[in-house]
Amino acid sequence: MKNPIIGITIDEGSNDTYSKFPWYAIRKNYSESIDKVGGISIFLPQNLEKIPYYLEIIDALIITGGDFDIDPKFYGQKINSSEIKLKNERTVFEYEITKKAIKINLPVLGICGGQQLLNVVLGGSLIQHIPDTVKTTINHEQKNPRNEASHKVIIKKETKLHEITKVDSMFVNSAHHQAVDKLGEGLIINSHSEDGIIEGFEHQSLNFCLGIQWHPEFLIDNKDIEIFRALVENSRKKN
Ligand SMILES: [Mn+2]
Repeated sequence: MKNPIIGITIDEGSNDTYSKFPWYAIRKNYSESIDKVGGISIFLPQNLEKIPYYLEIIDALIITGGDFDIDPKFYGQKINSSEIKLKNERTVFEYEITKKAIKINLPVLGICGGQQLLNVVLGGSLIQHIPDTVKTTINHEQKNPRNEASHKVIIKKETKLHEITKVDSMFVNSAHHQAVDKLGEGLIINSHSEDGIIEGFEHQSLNFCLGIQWHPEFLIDNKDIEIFRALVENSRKKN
């Protein structure tokens, strides 16, 4: 059987941290995590016209996060925080490919900002800036390095995530100032932090449609790799 091909969305930029000309970039640990569990990674340039071709090639989609936010107009709101940074070209691409991937029941894993995107595509909304809305002592935008844990997540029993991880809690990193507010259609919460912030959700009827607010690609908890393994195993079903 061929190894499943996992399409991974990438970041874009035009400041001169990498090149004076527009660039794409992505941390290596996304594809390294896929390599560990027998998948083949390909990175997806943000070309809207190529989406149908990408969807022919890939067996699953990972929507990655980044240092930006989804324009609240995508969930029917105006920007209400000065902390919001937009990358509209990226959002439009990720929105379109995710919408089409869901339509053909392709396995989808949304990580951090990718979870937020997935929720919005399914009709949900976001908390635009956690400190403005939720009283919490948990640091969801951790100051310590991202390869260290920041807080605990409680995993609900009888969810796909619980089936995957086989544990009731995990220690995870946290690199988000936004969070899921109203859940998208067909989704249920599968994990939350101790202050009630949604840290993960899953679709009740699609083959594999999972959102995770932390970054499992850092493999901090020994259960993080199981999330990638489950994605790759489920993506074997396409053909
Ligand atoms: Mn968090």
